[in-house]
Amino acid sequence: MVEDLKRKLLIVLAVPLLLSSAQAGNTDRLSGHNCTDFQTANFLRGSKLKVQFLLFTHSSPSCGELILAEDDIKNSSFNSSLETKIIIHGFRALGTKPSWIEELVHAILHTNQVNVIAVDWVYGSTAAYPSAVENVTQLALAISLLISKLLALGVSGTSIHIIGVSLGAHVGGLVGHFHGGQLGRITGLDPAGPKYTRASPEERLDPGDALFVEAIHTDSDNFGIRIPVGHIDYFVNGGRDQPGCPRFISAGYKYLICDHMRAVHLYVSALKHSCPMVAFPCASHQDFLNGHCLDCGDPFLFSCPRIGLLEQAGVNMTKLPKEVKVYLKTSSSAPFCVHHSLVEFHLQKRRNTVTNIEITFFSNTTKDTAKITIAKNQEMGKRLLTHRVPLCQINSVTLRYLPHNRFWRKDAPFIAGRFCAAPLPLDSNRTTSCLPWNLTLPSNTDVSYEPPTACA
Ligand SMILES: *[C@@H]1O[C@H](CO)[C@@H](O)[C@H](O)[C@H]1NC(C)=O
Ligand SMILES: *[C@@H]1O[C@H](CO)[C@@H](O)[C@H](O)[C@H]1NC(C)=O
Ligand SMILES: *[C@@H]1O[C@H](CO)[C@@H](O)[C@H](O)[C@H]1NC(C)=O
Ligand SMILES: *[C@@H]1O[C@H](CO)[C@@H](O)[C@H](O)[C@H]1NC(C)=O
Ligand SMILES: *[C@@H]1O[C@H](CO)[C@@H](O)[C@H](O)[C@H]1NC(C)=O
Ligand SMILES: *[C@@H]1O[C@H](CO)[C@@H](O)[C@H](O)[C@H]1NC(C)=O
Ligand SMILES: *[C@@H]1O[C@H](CO)[C@@H](O)[C@H](O)[C@H]1NC(C)=O
Ligand SMILES: CC(=O)N[C@H]1CO[C@H](CO)[C@@H](O)[C@@H]1O
Repeated sequence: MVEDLKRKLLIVLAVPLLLSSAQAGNTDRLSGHNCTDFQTANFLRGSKLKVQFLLFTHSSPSCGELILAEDDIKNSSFNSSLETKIIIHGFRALGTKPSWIEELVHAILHTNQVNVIAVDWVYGSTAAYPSAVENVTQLALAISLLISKLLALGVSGTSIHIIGVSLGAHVGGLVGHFHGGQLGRITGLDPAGPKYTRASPEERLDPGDALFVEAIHTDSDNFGIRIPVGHIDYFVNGGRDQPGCPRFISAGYKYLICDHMRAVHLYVSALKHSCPMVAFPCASHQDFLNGHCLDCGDPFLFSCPRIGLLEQAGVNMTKLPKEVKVYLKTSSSAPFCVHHSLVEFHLQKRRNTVTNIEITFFSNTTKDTAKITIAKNQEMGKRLLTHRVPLCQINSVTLRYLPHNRFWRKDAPFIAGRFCAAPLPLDSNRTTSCLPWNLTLPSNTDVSYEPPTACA
């Protein structure tokens, strides 16, 4: 129901915004060619698929060079000895240029000498979502034709990387499928869910579409797809709701697309900032939060995947398994990366009731909290604690025993035990560092210590 409501609102909100601007042309001084911008489609006549390919290079990252025919590629700034990134946007409710395209192009070209080709299919992607979906096959054929021309120029298939956003991710999947799964890489940024969740692998993005396929999921309960579609599937903050995104409909358009668009912003951030967005294979987000997935040993042989441009996401295996769900948490704003740590508490004596302990990491500027729950009659409880500064910069750890008081029965006035912590990923020996003595924690009282791990 919420999904339907969201989609209807998307159309309603689109209308007033359609009376938007036209674009002005300018010429790039270095290359001498005219700069071409994305088209703007009108809600009423935007039903034709007028595909444009715009080339951006390191020397002119702000000026799109229109590529049409084979001659144009030869005579363009396209450099066939470099890698090629092809960006495909998704459904454009408003018929406008994607707001994130420039940032993504700049982020890619900032560190890499590559050819970036942005696919403008604004015309075919607007109006209603189902008609945009109907245009997907024809669009994929047009992109495949372009790629065939690039291959004819001597470009290697493995040097081609498709980055597809939402519906664009499935377009990328089709293109990869047309090339027999032999292109280098496809990155799906919150691949679209509606009409694709039950589609066959041929119709949607799947691990057979390229040598390496990855997807970042940020809105899998709404516009994004729920199922894994790549070799590695990042379910960020569980893959559904993102921190910092409004949870109430009164926030309007931002409420509708914030979770879905977070995948793009995370990816841009991963390209621009050096702080790593490392993820951990796990059966579920809940298991991840409960500290059950700590070292990437299974199935990645202790190398954890990382969002960004590292080869195979940094996973050093010759034959990657498929559809591996990996989990990570982020903060609510750029650069989004957080550090993941395991925290553990070992009771000196088992208790015949549940034990809750709140753990807080303080640095000079940050405070991050998690709650360890030790089940009845268990000796140990553990939890994931994410913090915005490295463990090294944490200068105090506070523990607080939260007794389980009921009016007919008071819980123990204090508990005792050992506290341990370790930054993730754990090494293959699963070593944690513990405070070297048993702590006594009085009920509802903060007790502070220096962290048990030293700076490297
Ligand atoms: C750029 O556009 C102008 C005006 O449309 C045209 O006269 C000119 O030939 C174009 N230049 C190039 C290099 O295509
Ligand atoms: C290639 O482009 C340059 C500059 O835009 C132009 O002067 C030249 O005529 C073009 N050559 C061919 C073969 O189209
Ligand atoms: C193409 O890229 C290679 C590698 O960076 C560089 O050596 C070469 O000069 C470039 N070619 C052109 C025509 O810019
Ligand atoms: C990948 O693994 C192989 C064999 O285990 C090793 O020789 C190589 O150095 C590793 N490469 C990286 C980048 O870690
Ligand atoms: C934290 O503050 C203390 C005292 O002001 C200072 O000595 C220390 O360098 C600061 N640490 C960091 C990581 O900024
Ligand atoms: C694991 O423990 C063994 C034996 O104690 C040691 O030799 C090895 O270096 C440790 N490995 C790591 C990654 O710490
Ligand atoms: C903490 O208490 C446990 C259980 O009584 C005991 O086995 C352990 O040696 C103690 N640890 C320290 C460091 O005192
Ligand atoms: C080229 C093409 O197939 N365009 C179609 C895109 O979708 C709209 C809406 O269904 C059609 O009217 C176009 O013919």
